[in-house]
Amino acid sequence: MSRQLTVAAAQMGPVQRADTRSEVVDRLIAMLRQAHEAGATLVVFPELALTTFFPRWVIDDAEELDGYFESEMPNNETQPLFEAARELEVGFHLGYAEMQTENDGSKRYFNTAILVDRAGRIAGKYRKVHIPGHAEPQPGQVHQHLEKRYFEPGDLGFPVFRSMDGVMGMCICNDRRWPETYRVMGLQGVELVMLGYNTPSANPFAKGQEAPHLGMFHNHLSMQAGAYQNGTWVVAAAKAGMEEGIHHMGGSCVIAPTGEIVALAQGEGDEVVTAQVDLERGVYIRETIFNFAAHRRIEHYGLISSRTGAEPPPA
Ligand code: CDT
Repeated sequence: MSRQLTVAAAQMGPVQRADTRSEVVDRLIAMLRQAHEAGATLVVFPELALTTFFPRWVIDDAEELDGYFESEMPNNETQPLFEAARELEVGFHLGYAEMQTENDGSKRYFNTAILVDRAGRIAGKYRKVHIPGHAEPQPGQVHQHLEKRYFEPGDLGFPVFRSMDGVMGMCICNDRRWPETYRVMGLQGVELVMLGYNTPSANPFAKGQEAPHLGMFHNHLSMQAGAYQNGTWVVAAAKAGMEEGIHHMGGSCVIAPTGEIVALAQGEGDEVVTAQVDLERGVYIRETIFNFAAHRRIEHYGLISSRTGAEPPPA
């Protein structure tokens, strides 16, 4: 038995500060159409796809900052993307900055992704759990990564959604490096994980200890391990290239439940890569080597959810 669909990772080249939402949405629609022509019925777009990666800057002006956030979805600018999805019957995953206004008028800010089904309806929402970087600028760094300044950790956990014939999960960028991300979804039977990322090619906080090739290695290593250890597909889309003077890695890909990369972007611009996906492919992994019900030993995993930082034994 097999359950087939063609998926696309829609990598984006850079989005500069001056680019408008409408210009960006036009690029997304062009890739949605390209993916459709290649037979895809699900397209994964990057993290914070609608704007430049603004957390690289200190932005003190509240109005300017709120301008990077979406207070509703869809909205005037993104509605054409939803309409294209409905017209073409192609679902999509989209990352964006979300502003939620509470009943008392206070605002909350999340790094968010949604899953939109082939009828153009929002089928699921995820808010980034692992918020990397800092709240305050780090002296002496070539560039900053201030996500902790602008986003609170997601409050939705790692939900999965029955949509488009499968059990679908989402995470966002830094989440992909954490095994807990995949395992919590794996424990809900996830079959396909979608994610987007904005990752500077050089890690400025590594204090010169990370050779340039390691960035891409760690990117793929984390996702390939997450796929294999949970018997799930992973579809990952980068925002790549030179954005506002900072180079971001590409490497968008589709990873099979075996851990193998089956489609890989070649460049650093807008680029659609597709792969034929059998949602049943991971079943043998989940029924044998990673048969959770048969082999997991939760009595030994308590520290995973009771301790945050590592505490070595006394010297
Ligand atoms: N966007 C994002 O989460 N990027 C991070 C880079 C962190 S560098 C402090 C990543 O893990 O790719």
